[in-house]
Amino acid sequence: MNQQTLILIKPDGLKKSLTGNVLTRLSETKLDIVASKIVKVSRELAEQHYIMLKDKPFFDELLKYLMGEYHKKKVMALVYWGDDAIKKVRQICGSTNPEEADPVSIRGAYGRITTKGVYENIIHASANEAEAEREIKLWFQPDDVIIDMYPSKIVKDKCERRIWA
Ligand code: IDP
Ligand code: MG
Repeated sequence: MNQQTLILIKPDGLKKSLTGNVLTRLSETKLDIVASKIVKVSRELAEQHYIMLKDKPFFDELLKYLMGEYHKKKVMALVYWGDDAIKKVRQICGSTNPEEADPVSIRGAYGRITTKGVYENIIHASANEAEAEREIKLWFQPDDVIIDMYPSKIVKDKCERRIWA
């Protein structure tokens, strides 16, 4: 079944010059890249992205991490599309805790746990279809994505554009 999934190469991945390595690993999935951009992450965007974790003790550190306060203030966001995309990508990423992740996974190979206890694990990948939809709509507008994946509608202000319906 075809699915879409949001990938973020987090600020540690960019700081460590791992973009090429990560994209090469992800190309093993044979999935299609249907959107990509570099984003300077605001606190609001970081909070919305990790809203499910807002009660965790590491939430504030996690926001700082995603905003790039410890590395570079940028994230590379991509949408991958294709058969069984969510599971295939999560498998190559490896477990959340980089010390427990398979050593040949992206997180196992490149991630670390900081002295403040944050799992700096290089990459985000959507966990399921509902999360993928919520996350893709948060990070991208319909015209940023080269295929139609969710309903959208056209709005006319100064110039015509589409927003998520
Ligand atoms: P996931 O990224 O594998 O889906 P989530 O539970 O959604 O894992 O957590 C989001 C991010 O929060 C992780 O990728 C990691 O950077 C961080 N994180 C998760 N659990 C912990 C923890 O127990 N300690 C420190 N950081 C954590
Ligand atoms: Mg998650």
